[in-house]
Amino acid sequence: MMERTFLMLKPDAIQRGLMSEILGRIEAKGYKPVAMKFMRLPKELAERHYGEHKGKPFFPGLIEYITSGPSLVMVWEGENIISGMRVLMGKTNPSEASPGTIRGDLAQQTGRNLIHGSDSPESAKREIELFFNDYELQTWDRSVQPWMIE
Ligand code: IDP
Ligand code: MG
Repeated sequence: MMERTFLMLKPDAIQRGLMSEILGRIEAKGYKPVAMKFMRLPKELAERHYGEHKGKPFFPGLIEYITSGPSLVMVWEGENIISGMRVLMGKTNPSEASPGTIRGDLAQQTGRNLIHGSDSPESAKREIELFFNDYELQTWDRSVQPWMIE
């Protein structure tokens, strides 16, 4: 099933100069970029994005981290991309994430795990709408698509 997901390279990924490393993995998989924006999340937007975690002990630290500098917020498209990106990202806790995954290869701690990806079609829809207007989403064809999707 062709899907869209919301992805964010968090401030640690930007600070550590890992944008090209991480984007390279997503591009090489064959997924298609639909929208990108480089922005420092306002506190209110960060709190809405992570609304499901409000009240948890790590919430204040999470908001501080995610608003501490610019992030790269994005929409990508691909076959089963929502679960596919969760696999590419690896487990939330990088010390449990498999080698070969973004978090498994490049991060050490849950509180500095580099990347966000929607966890379900409902979250993807909500998160995409929270960060992007319709006119910011590019609908375009990639000529190599038939070599990746039969
Ligand atoms: P996910 O990003 O893999 O979907 P969630 O459980 O939804 O993981 O948590 C959202 C984010 O909150 C994590 O990616 C991480 O940045 C942060 N987080 C979650 N649990 C902890 C924790 O125990 N300590 C510090 N940060 C946490
Ligand atoms: Mg989550």
